[in-house]
Amino acid sequence: MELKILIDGITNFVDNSQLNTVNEIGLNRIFDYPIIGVADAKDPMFVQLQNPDVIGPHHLLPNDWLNNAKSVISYFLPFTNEVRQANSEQGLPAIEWVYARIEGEVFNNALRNYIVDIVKQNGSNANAPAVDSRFSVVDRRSNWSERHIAYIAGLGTFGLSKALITKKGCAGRFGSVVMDVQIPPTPRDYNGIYDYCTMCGECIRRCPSNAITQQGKNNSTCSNYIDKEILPRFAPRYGCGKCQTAVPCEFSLP
Ligand code: B12
Ligand code: SF4
Ligand code: SF4
Repeated sequence: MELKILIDGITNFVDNSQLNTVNEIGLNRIFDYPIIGVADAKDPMFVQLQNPDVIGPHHLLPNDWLNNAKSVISYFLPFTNEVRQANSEQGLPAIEWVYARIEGEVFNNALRNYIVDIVKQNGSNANAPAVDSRFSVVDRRSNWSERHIAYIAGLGTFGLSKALITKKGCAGRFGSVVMDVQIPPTPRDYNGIYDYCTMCGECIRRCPSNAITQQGKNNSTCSNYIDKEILPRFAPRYGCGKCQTAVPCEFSLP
């Protein structure tokens, strides 16, 4: 199977899925077209993720999710201008952003399942870890980290805010699917995990909870802020993403 079949299917899904629209708040489109990368399922970096300093031993390998795994397709779905622009104010998240977090992930899960269906229709097998019943998050560390997968698949590097920065910026969401089809991997045009970040510090200024400093981002400060300040106001939705909007890495490489 050629990568083009998957790219065409994904493009079609972004254009035509009703889940990419939120009528309730008049949001025409949550996501623009994604950028897509492919990793070799045997890339030694997958094993490196099991190091406790990187993610941890609970992080599963492609072959744990799918027998005879050969490739992993990873994509970044950028939020539309409508969503980003709305979240450019300081302070509380925009209503568009919290819908894009929750309804956007419903779309993202449907896209993961759709990619699995395309692979199966072409006579091969696939599995999307994020919608597998074994998927779990322990102490804010998942057993399949979409940003780390995207890093291996050549899509981008981390930033000071810990967002993964791609050629279409960082304001958006990631997904991935493990397949038993061999597709040539995307070359990584970086060597270090923070290569694309200029360390400009704009995300520090944007963060309402002071979770980010020049030394990096504190995940528990960010998480507590979202749980205690945002969730009660927007329940059942939540989110923040100020560090991903109105910053130089929002739309493109900074
Ligand atoms: C748990 C979680 C959280 C936690 C912890 C976040 C975190 N950074 O880990 C909390 C609640 C704080 C959180 C907050 C948010 N989240 Co969140 N979250 C997740 C989740 C479910 C798992 C993350 C995880 O496993 N982290 C593992 C730890 C270890 O990651 P880490 O500390 O950043 O990793 C560092 C080390 O590995 C280190 N490192 C050291 N040595 C080496 C060596 C190598 C080779 C490598 C690669 C790395 C490495 O580099 C990394 C960066 O410093 C993912 C979904 C998923 N399944 O991936 C979404 C995800 C990370 N969240 C996302 C988003 C958008 C958000 C929010 C903006 C909330 C919102 N939607 O409004 C904020 C801010 C995110 C941010 N900038 O970090 C997006 C990220 C989009 C992006 N552009 O990066 C994700 C990927 C969801 C998605 N499907 O797109 N989130
Ligand atoms: S705002 Fe600047 S310092 Fe923060 S992640 Fe983006 S490029 Fe890096
Ligand atoms: S999501 Fe919000 S609270 Fe968390 S680091 Fe980004 S700006 Fe700060």
